[in-house]
Amino acid sequence: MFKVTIIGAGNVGTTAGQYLHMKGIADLLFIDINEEMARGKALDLSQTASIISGSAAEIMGTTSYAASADSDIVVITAGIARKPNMSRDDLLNINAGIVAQAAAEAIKHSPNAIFIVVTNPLDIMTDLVQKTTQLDSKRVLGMAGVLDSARLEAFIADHLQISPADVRAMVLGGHGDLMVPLKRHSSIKGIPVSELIEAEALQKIMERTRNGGAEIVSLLKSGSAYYAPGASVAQMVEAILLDEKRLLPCCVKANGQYGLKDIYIGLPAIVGRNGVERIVELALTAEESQALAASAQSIESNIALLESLRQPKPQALPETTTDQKTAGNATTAPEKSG
Ligand code: LAC
Repeated sequence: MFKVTIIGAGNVGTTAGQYLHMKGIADLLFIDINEEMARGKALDLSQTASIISGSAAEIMGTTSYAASADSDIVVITAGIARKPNMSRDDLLNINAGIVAQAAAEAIKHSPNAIFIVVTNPLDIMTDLVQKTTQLDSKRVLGMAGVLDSARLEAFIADHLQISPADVRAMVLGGHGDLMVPLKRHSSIKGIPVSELIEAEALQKIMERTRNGGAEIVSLLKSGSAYYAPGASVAQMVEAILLDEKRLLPCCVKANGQYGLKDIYIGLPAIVGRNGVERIVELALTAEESQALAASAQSIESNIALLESLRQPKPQALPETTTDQKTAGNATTAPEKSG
């Protein structure tokens, strides 16, 4: 039996666990600072086995990383979730501390694991996990493209009143409002979507996709989406464990592809037992390339911002510190999104 550790027993982590348990392909471990909650959710989920999955897979909850030893996959969902009017990038510094610590603990016990990062701001946290674990970048990937593409597919299916099963769509770029939904690569059983949906309506669908997470945050009021994010994680875990070699848009480290170097960003990748088996390079139009470059730039500036925030602060007089803080905030233009 494979072993999957999910760090963070919140809504996204446990929903991913729920879908994975239904597939019955791995023993699951929830790790959370709130041990009793992790144990309670694991116990509750394990009691669905005779009703739904029939799976004999174990599910446990704990606070101890030692229990995660020799995991095949570590999923990091720990962090605070966005509240209404909060951008993903507002979460940057708080979640960086949580995620770096989780990654550092997990890698000690599972040096051969593949890491899937889910915590926002996604692209920056994925980069941070790779830097923290020092794993080959093929073994560290982020979940966002599957989710963003699934949202686009749902909106197209809903607009046309057809089965989502026949819709295929692709969203590249960072998991923010500069993400790049690819119209040309969205189809209904191979029929380009532009043949079935007129331009204006299609534009609205693309816009709604870019704001897909924020739309749900504004409805839920206290927290962000978790059913589709959890399902997206489960699909990535399955693709890796079962060596499916699926073509999934994921946050991966570009190494020259798309003119991007050494940056984690959403690109189409073949996902299998080795993690990112390879990145698939598509010929983009000038407009699409520009949009991808703008998204990359936003990620890079947030990585630089995070690095500056995490530098030990030089000794400074109190008033200087305040000035620096104000200046820092003013130059930060967080990418709003969902
Ligand atoms: C979303 C959050 C989970 O897109 O990033 O819903």
